[in-house]
Amino acid sequence: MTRQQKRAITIQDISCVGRCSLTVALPILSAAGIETAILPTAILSTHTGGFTGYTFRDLTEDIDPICAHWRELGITADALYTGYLGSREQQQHIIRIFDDFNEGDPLILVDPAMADAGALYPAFDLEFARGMRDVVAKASITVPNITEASFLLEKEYPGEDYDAAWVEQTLRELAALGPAQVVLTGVSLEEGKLGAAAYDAALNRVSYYFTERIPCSYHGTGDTYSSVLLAALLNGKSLDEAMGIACEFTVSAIRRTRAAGTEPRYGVAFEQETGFLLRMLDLV
Ligand code: PXL
Repeated sequence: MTRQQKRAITIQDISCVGRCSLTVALPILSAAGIETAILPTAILSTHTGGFTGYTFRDLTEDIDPICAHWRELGITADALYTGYLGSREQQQHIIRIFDDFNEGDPLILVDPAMADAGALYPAFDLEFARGMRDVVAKASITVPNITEASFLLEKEYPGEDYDAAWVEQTLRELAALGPAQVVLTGVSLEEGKLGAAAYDAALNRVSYYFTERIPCSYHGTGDTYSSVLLAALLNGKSLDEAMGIACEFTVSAIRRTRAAGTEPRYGVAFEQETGFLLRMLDLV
């Protein structure tokens, strides 16, 4: 069966409150015109950053039957996209899914969502971080922040103390793990500016995109960034264009959220920036 519309399969948890993972990826990709199939890996009442007492229902057991049914149906995808994964076991499942749904050579985007600000998220340990390296190895593109890059490469987290040479070396080391394209987020080389750096191994080329640094930190911005990056790539934008669109969208959502005065753990008000996204993607 040929498909007219691009399809992505995204594999992440559902954090019911807190705007991250699937509650960000699904609306953003759908708004961008991408049919979005979801494989929920767990259901939590909230995400694990800044909330206590959250529920956690592990859906690992459901992964194989869901995939088996999809294979029966002949489901294919233009992109496979993973974010927060709940366990080492889920990482192994994901690696198998990448092999099982490789028909048509889909773009595999791995956001190694596991750490920020120098530390792993509460649920993870070093073994999980090492396991994430095996998932990243299968990706065509990976989108770590600086903390995640440091864990993936088992190198010291530099804090704010790095320069362009460190960024470019890190991008190349990440590409050497497997992905032909890498986007490193949360990069700042100049006071007041924050953005991303991209590396395309086929072109051996590094590029940067910076916007205003807004001095605050919200949950789920990495998920917003990766979802927009994928939405842009699937809409035919180049890596550099997609990196810029994702930066502009994320900073607009942050600006709006800051103006609204919402607590950081509730994520960013990306919904009200949908029109901006569609204009940047030339869809309206
Ligand atoms: O935004 C990443 C994320 C996704 N899902 C869950 C999380 C986090 C980060 O803390 O806890 C459950």
